[in-house]
Amino acid sequence: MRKLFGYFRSSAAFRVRIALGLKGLAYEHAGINLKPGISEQKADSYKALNPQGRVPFLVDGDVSLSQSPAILEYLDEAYPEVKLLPTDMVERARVRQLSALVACDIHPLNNLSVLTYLKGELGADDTATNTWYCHWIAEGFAALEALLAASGQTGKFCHGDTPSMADVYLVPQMWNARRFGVEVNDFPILQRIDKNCCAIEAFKAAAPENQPDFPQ
Ligand SMILES: N[C@@H](CCC(=O)N[C@@H](CS)C(=O)NCC(=O)O)C(=O)O
Repeated sequence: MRKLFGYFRSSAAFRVRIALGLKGLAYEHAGINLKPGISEQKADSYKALNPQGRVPFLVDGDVSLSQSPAILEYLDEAYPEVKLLPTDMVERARVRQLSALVACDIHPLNNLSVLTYLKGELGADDTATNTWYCHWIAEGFAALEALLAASGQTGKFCHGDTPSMADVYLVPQMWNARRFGVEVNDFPILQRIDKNCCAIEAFKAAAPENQPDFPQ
């Protein structure tokens, strides 16, 4: 039994959906509604599974995991037929470097709990919160664009001509950037790679608008 607890527009869950799709692994979708006021991630029943109260959470047979980076690395080792990380050590480090830029330096600053804290405890209004959101994406994307521009290893995708873990991180962050009105035209390499990814079935199937919990 393989079950993914997620939310249609959680970018961390989106990453795992892409990886499962690229590896051809079927799974059952378990929707956890993060919408403020509903907040199913805070329910005792869900926290009994994942005490952090966040998505994604993957159950794969006897294995239960939170944290998308851990889930992605686990999937890559457990199901190595389609690899998301290169076999060469230095290339692998490059893919992890690009991935971490999104996972560690962009996404955590813009997570729902952080935005809720900014608005609630610190009294930021919608304009200030949006400015915060877009600032951290634009700053991170500028660095990512520069890294990709500087390397001959950048290809059709972030690393070469097949999708890697770095693309799995990039595409959901691009989706979020567009949702919040970040000027993505400032990042032509990211846009080109995103377009190439979104032509692939696994990326398309994982998109928020194609999830069972996407509001109709
Ligand atoms: N580092 C975690 C981040 C998980 C995370 O923050 N998920 C968000 C959705 S993208 C969430 O569940 N937020 C709920 C909340 O903040 O209450 C991962 O990559 O899995």
